Amino acid sequence: MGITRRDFLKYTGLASASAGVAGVPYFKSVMAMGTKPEKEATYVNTFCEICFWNCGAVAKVVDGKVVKLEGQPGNPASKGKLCARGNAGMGSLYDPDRLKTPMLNVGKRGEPKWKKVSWDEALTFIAGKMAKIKETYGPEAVSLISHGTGGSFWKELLYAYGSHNYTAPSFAQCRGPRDIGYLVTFGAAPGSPEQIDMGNSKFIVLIGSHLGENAHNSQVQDFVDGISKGAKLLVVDPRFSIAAGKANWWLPIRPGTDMALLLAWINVIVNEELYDREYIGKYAMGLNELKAEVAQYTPEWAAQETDIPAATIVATAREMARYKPGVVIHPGRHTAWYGDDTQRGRAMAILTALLGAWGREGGNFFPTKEKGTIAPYPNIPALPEPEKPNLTGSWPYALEATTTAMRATTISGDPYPVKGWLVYGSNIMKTMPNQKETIEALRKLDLVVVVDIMPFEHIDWADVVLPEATYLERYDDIKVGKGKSLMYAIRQPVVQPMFESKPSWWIVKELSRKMGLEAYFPWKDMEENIKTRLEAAGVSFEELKKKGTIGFPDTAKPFITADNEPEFGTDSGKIELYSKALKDKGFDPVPKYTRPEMPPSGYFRLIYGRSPLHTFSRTTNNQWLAELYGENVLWLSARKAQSLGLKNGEYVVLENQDGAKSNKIKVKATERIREDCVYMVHGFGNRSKDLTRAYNKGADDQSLITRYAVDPLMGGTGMRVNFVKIVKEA
Ligand code: MGD
Ligand code: SF4
Repeated sequence: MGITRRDFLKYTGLASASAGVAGVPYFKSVMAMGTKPEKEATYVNTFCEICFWNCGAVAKVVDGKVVKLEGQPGNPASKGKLCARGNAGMGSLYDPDRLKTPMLNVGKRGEPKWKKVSWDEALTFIAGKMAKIKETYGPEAVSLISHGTGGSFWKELLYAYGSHNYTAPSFAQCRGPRDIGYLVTFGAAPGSPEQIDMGNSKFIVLIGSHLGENAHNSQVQDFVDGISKGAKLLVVDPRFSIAAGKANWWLPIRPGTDMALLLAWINVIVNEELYDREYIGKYAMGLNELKAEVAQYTPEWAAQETDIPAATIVATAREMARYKPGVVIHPGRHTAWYGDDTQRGRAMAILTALLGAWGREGGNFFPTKEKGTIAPYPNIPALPEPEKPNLTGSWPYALEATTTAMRATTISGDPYPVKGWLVYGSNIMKTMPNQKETIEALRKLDLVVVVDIMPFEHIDWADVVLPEATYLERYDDIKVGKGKSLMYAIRQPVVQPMFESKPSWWIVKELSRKMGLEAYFPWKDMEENIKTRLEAAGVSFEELKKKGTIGFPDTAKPFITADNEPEFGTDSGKIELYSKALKDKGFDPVPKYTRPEMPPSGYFRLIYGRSPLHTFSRTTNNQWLAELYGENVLWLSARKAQSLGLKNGEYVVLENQDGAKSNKIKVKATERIREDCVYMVHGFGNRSKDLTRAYNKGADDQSLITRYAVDPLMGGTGMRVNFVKIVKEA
């Protein structure tokens, strides 16, 4: 294949911002530093929060300033390296645009007038409003939307207050559909980090997963290891992604038809009896029902739907079966695409099962069975039982309250009023589709609190803004990692909080006092909290601080062996190729294909993805990352660009089927995308003028996502159902 590890890392950004730094093991770079006379440095262990892979990091501090971040060698998420974003983490800490003091909005929501206030004033205001909401409507009328490690303190406060309406975009806008699809099939989700053994795989299938552009550190390293060792790679993507550039097969699928391809692959594997017969015989049920259902999905039929030749569908099905069971069907991560996403996840799980890959080397591994939870701080009172059910909507597989139901209920008041939103670490204008609906909900609330580090556009809708200390300035709870084996990692302050920012543990503890809930937060500070709990678990606090990460490799039993038989948490205790549970709830027991709406003439389907240099919107104002990738561009087929008279680099505006317009975006005319869709990186087009670097740079995909298709099983919001036309800039 001719790809070296170094080449790939260069493309994917894992080496880009860190050339000669992050690629060098920590101890070597420290030795190299030691050869030059320099001011005395201290090194502090923590873990990264620039994305949620939470890689173990070491911060080098000179004169009280963080001057460099590197990967912890002993941490399984980093394996001694950070990605470009992790290396640039100081950009968050030293961003001059940071939120600096608590602020009250004395103007209107959406047209704020900010008054700087003390912490005492801000927290007294919130406590007063929350008491009133509880008295008038009940505690469930306050909901939390949270994304990030510090959100755990807000969740504890919410539960102590009496509401369980904790929501996270990582469910309905991200991994929820695939997790439910796998849960129904195997009785377990594929995990986060995904429990896939790519480094030892013989065959890797990526369906819309643009690994390398979507950069999760150790996963990209494992992917590179796998293909460097000769794993075959098959990429299904309407766009010739970086990963497609390394693939043996690139299938440029018509967007929205992945289910048809999956069902046709299953058809071939079942009909030609290419599946792992012993494994299926022993561990699975429902093969006959599956076979009967997929009989209609022939490769010839799928070719019409997917635009992939029937012969290619047959050849690739045979090829992946040839390498079974060491095959990774990557489960994907952001899977809220078309509204049938849980069933697509299920089709991927069924394919995985047929190949015998679940619990096999080079396929999916089992995480450690160790619970690994660190006991709560002693003598915390029992939490009150919520009186009303959570906001799970009418979706039976919404395992927890969802952002989708939270927003809809806030607007409708059904089944009960929602009057307060606590927003932790989530730019709600960019997270959820249909910004008008988000604004409609925000206008109905009695209280909106935003806890953030940066003034992204969503703060304009808050009544109170609380400036959190960045991850380099604070303690958070211990990170318990449950990959092949168990590990604990620590986050501790590398430097003291700047401005008047405070860590969430402090904010929540102070707020709890004002709300009469201090009994739930009895510890002196987070250091004492962690130390007490770690020592009760037999782990030395000092050792963890020093090492950063402590692993327990003896807890690993990742693959099926004679003395490690798998357990499946399904009703039947087997892998369910046919699901009676789904049938009983009124859903298809075996996935079916429904053709999605196709773009009308003159329109393109809008698809979006990631850059290795950014995480959603949160990094767009980072000085180093903005320098490397300051605005997103519009991938458009070169032929279409020519027929529309558009040149590379020219600015255009997009208008969707409902008349919503984007900010201007540069055209990237390329052979690397199909003609029926356009693509951009998510997270740009920020509208807050307080962002020196990110303001008005590139286009906001979310402003064009006015329509979304709700997943009937779990309430996910499929967002790839919008069509755009190109309007030339005047
Ligand atoms: P961001 O846009 O990065 O992502 O949605 P979000 O998690 O909302 O917003 C993060 C916010 O957290 C920013 O305001 C940032 O300043 C703040 N922040 C960063 N660090 C900290 C911190 O330490 N403390 C606090 N308090 N705040 C902090 C992501 C969500 O979006 C997800 S998970 C997915 S997978 C979906 N992706 C996606 C997509 O690809 N396209 C479209 N159109 N929509 C999407 N929505 C979903
Ligand atoms: Fe940080 Fe990169 Fe790791 Fe994400 S993958 S936690 S941004 S180093």
